This record gives sequence, structure tokens and C-alpha cells, in this order.
Amino acid sequence: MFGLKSLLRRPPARPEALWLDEPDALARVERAPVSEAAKQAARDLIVDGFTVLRGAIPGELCQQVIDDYARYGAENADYVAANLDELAREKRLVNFHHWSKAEEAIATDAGVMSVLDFLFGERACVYTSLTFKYGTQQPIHRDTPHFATWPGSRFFGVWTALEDTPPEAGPLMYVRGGHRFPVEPRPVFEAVQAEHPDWTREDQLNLALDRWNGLIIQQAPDHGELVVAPIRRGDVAIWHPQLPHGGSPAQDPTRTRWSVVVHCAPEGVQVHQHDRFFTHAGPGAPPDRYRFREAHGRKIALAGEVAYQA
Ligand SMILES: O=C(O)CCC(=O)C(=O)O
Repeated sequence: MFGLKSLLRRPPARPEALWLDEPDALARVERAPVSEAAKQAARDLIVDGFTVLRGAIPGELCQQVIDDYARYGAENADYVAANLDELAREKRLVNFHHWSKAEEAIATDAGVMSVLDFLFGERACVYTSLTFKYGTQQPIHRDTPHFATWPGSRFFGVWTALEDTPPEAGPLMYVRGGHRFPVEPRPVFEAVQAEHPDWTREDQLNLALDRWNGLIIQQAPDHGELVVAPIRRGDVAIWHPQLPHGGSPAQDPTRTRWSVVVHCAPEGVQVHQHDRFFTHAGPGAPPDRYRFREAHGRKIALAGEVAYQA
């Protein structure tokens, strides 16, 4: 009889891969002593790279986050006014879970976290979050440059709809099954360095990021169909760290699409940014970057303040 710990602690054949990416992952799901909901999430992530936990978060808690955001806006009116886009909409707010107890409760929800524990094969924690009032209309991308880990792929985007997502507000979209094709970062960066040896490192990294994102956009359609996810208030979408995804175009960009994405990693794995993604050779991790606080029995990284994203 397998225990959950022995099942999940077995190191993956490739240390870079999540156990979900191993050839026997589907069989391992069936043997695991976890809930059917957790098993279905794992099956979806193995096959599609995307899953939705329907109704995982109570609607009242979703509304409390929206109410907290209004209070935050009232208390920080000048800061909000200085962070509007060309349509006079607030930009995305980073790390609101440090201000809003309701968002902190969503970020550390016991049911969702236990699914993540299973998906990582290790205890999950909260790294950072983004709160969206409007659809992002973000082009298809992978999250890995911004959430780089050693070993690799120890990251999930955990996206909660705070209201039903109206089609005209630009729902979440993803490339079903697009989480398997490799695009190596270092050759991209080395090519940029060779072409522009006199540029600053920051400019080289930014161009490498643009080119790497371009390769994902170019190659993703060959690996799966583009799917728009119908997501309702309280549903929680989880995507595989390598899944190409984004925000679909909004027919009405002034329509709200309240949502929060929490960025989660295992407790023992620190998350790094695009400089390390392109330059760190591994296999060991770069030095730790942040410490933790704790809430609802989960670790929450002290990795940045509440702030609108530039
Ligand atoms: O919410 C969206 O529209 C897209 C979010 C996204 O792509 C991300 O957070 O990485």
C-alpha cells in the first residue's frame, strides 16, 4: 500500500520536472490517497495543463475582496489616481493579500492549498499575487521567466474569479495541452549578448524576454487549440507552470472582470525573476531572496509591497 508521502517524495526521473510531467503520472494519480477533486485536478493538469476547481471559494469572500479594494482605493486616492491607464482604469494591484484579510483567506484557502500540496508533492505556500479589476488582454505567454525555480516548474498560477467572468470583459484563455514543448532560455540570452555586447545587462535581458515570449507565441498554436475558459465567481483555475495562457481581447474593456491570481510555490523552493531565468545555470538554486510570515497555517512570502504594477 502506498502512503501519500512515499508516493510523492519519490524524486522525478528528471529533477527539473514536476511529478505531473513524468510518463507514469496518470497511474500515480490513481494510486494516490487524496480526494477525487484533487485527482481530477491532477489529471487535467497532466493532460490539458489547466484545471478549474468549481465553487472552491465562497461568493461572500469574493465580494469582501472587492469591498476591501474599494476601501483601499478610498484610503489611497492619490496613489490610485496616479496609476490609471489610458482608459482611466486602475492597473493591476500587486500583493493585495498583504492588505486585505479576505484576499489573504482566498490565497491560503485550505481546500485549494491541499490540492496544491498534492500537485507539488510538497507543502505549498504563497509567493505573490495580482488583483485585476479589469481583463488583462495579456498576449499568450508562459509564466516561467517571472517565476523561475530550481528545480524547475515549481510554480502554479492560482486564479480566482471574484465575479462571473463576462465574455465581453476578456476571459482567461489558454492553449490546451501546450505545456510540454521546450523553449530553452539560455541560448536566447546568449544570442542577444553576442549581437549586442555593448548594451546594458538590463537591456539585454529585456530583449531576451521579448524574444523568448515571441517564441512561445509562435510555437504554441502547433501544440494545442486556444480555449477560452468559462469561469464563474468562486471558481479557481490552476495552470501548469509551462502552460501558454493569457487574457482574451475584451470587446468592452471598461467592463469589470474582478479576479485575483495567487502565485504559489512549495515552501522549500524560492521563486526568482527573469534575470535568473536567463542566466542562472543551476542545478542548485540562486541564494534565497525573501523570508515568510504565516497565516491560516500557511507560509506567505514577504516578497514585495502592495503596489500597482508599473
Ligand atoms: O487574468 C488574465 O487575463 C491573465 C492572467 C495571466 O496571464 C497571468 O497572471 O499570468
